[in-house]
Amino acid sequence: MTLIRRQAARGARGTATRRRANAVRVGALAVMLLALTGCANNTFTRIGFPNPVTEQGKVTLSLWQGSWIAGMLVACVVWGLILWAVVFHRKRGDKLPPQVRYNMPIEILYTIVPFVLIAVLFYYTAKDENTIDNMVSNPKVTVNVVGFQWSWEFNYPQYGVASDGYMWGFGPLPVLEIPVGEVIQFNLTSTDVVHSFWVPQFLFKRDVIPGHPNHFQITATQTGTYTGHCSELCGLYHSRMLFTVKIVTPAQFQTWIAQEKAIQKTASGSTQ
Ligand SMILES: [Cu+2]
Repeated sequence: MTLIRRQAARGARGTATRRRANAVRVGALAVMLLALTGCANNTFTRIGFPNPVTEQGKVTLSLWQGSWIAGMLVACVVWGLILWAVVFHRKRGDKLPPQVRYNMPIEILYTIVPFVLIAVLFYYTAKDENTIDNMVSNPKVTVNVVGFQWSWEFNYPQYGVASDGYMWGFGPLPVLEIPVGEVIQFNLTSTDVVHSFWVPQFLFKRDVIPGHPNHFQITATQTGTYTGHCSELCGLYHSRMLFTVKIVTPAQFQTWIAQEKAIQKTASGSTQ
């Protein structure tokens, strides 16, 4: 009798040790995931996204990462349940398992859980979409973007400056220059077909539709030079419809505006 009790006590101690070890493993995994997503910034932790260079892009990135973490947690639960069923409920003989017609609590659970998951994803998507689409009434710089087959023109109405160029392969690309740390408003119009304004590092694209002006604002967080694209198939040379994005300091931006003004003044003077 004593031997049985000793064996039972040893068994209980073993189970407790295993539980503790599992808890440590789960904790370590959670810490590792948090460290990966919270601190490191690389293509793996961004799950393929480019490094965002706008405040709005950072919101998009966190939504993307959060959705993946939620998806992976659900996947782990599902894979765990599948493995548990495969390992612990495998066929052990010819005796059939208890046959039931339905299990009401389980059926209610797997109806409610997907609704809860969708509601949570919907809530965060709607919340972040409102943040990204938020427009303030006094942007620092306004850029009127005109899309056409197959290039772009960027007009700065506050300064009377227009910046254009050529489609890729035919000459210099149009340049979109903006200052870092300031609210920039973009007004998008098209003169012919539907285009789409896309800068991968903004983690954002918006359609450029004839007869339907679109608007959005961004605040750039770091300087740099990037390539913008048209991401709506708009005809033969759609893939060449590129532009250069230069995010510069406000002082550099003012210098560039002054240079462009001088160039345009000279050009208009020489044509007269
Ligand atoms: Cu296009």
